[in-house]
Order: sequence, then structure tokens, then C-alpha cells
Amino acid sequence: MANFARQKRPNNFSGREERMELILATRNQGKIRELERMFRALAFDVRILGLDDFPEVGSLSEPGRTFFENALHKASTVCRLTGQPALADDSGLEVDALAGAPGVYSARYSKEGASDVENNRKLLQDLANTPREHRTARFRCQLVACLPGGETLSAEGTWEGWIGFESKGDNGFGYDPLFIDRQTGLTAAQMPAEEKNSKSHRAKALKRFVRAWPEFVRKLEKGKDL
Ligand code: ITT
Repeated sequence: MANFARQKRPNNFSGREERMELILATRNQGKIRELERMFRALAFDVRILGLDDFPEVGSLSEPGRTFFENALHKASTVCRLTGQPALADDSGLEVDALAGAPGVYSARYSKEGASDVENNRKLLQDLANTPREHRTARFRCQLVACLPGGETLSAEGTWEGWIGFESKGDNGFGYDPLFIDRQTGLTAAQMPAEEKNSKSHRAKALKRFVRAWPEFVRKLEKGKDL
């Protein structure tokens, strides 16, 4: 497989001599927007790049049966093709009345290449006869980072709520207009970005990830000195 690395990076993971670059291994603009804002809010000291900077990386498949397998597959593919550290997000909605569906199929629930509107329409249809008390659901986000030496760091987050009876709100992306936060009763699309980004599955996963990062980097650097 071709290696598309453009610049050889020094073996420096802490960013002390040169800030490390981390490629977000996703083409979902909603995820990119949220991850970039959250990284800024957490003052995470790496330079974030999008896949737009790497047109050589084609579309990323999701062959796994779990969020972890898919995130690992996307991150390791981008890391291998670019020669640079990559972070992937595999996420989705789990609806209890649908035995956890759409789950890993969230992006292609109504069909391959489906739009958010089509997926939301199918979800409402599938829950047409489901009363409020059985419409409980959660968003789940799995983050996996892969470094060129083969090291990985992962973190998960969930957000509990239920599925509404109609779309509400214009913010966010995906299932946000149908997902009602258990605490506030607002859909994720009715919340300002800052509120969603402080309590979402992605926010929780990213906070855990950023918290674990310094120790991860320390171990890597220590390993290199041996
Ligand atoms: P990449 O693989 O390129 O990252 P994708 O959209 O295919 O993009 P996933 O396979 O992880 O990503 O599918 C996630 C789907 O789950 C996404 O398309 C949404 O429909 C839904 N989803 C995940 N997080 C969400 C959120 O915060 N709000 C609304 N919907 C979300």
C-alpha cells in the first residue's frame, strides 16, 4: 500500500519542540466542527488537521461490528496512508425498543449514502407505535487514536435520552433533531453548540481522551529512551 506521508515528522509526541499534528479521520462535517470546537475549549496542545488536507485518502470503510472496531479501522487506515497520527470517531444512536439499532449502522440506517433527513424519517416510522416510555435511547461515541509506531489510545462516551415524536431544532447534525436529552427535555438540535458540546457522548469521550493523553505520551517517550 502506498505511503502518502508528506513531511517526515520528528519522533516527538509531546509537542515540546514542534507541535504534534493529529489528523481527524472523518469526512462528517458535523463531527469535525464539534471535535475542533471541543479541542479548542480543552486547550489541547496539538494541531488538528482534517481529511480535506489529504485528498489521497479515499473513502473509509466501516467493516466492524462494534464502534471500537470501526474507529480503530478508520484511524489505523489514515495513519498508515499518511504516516501521521490520526484520530477517528465512530459513533451512533442505540434505541432500546429497536434492540440497539441503528447502532453501527446509524449513518446508513435507511440506505447506503442516506441523508440525515432520510434516516430520521425511517427512525420515526420504525417507532410509530412505540409509546413515550419505551422510546429510551443513547448516543455512543468511540474515539481511537493511532500513532505511526502502532500505539493506540481509545476513549468512549455515552449520552442518555429518548426519541421524540417529531423533529425539533436546527443545530447540530444527524439524529440531533429527534434525540431528547433526559435532563433538559430539549432535543440536541435545540441546544446551542456549547451546551451540546459540554454534555454529549462525543464531549465525554473527548474529555477522557484528553485526560489520558499526557500519560500516554509520557510512556511513549520513556519507551524511546530505553
Ligand atoms: P465518518 O465515518 O467519516 O466519521 P460517518 O457519518 O459515516 O462519518 P459514523 O459511521 O460514525 O460516521 O456514523 C455516525 C452517525 O451517527 C452519523 O452519521 C449520525 O447519523 C449519527 N451521530 C453520531 N453522533 C451524532 C451526534 O452527535 N448527533 C447526531 N447524530 C449523530
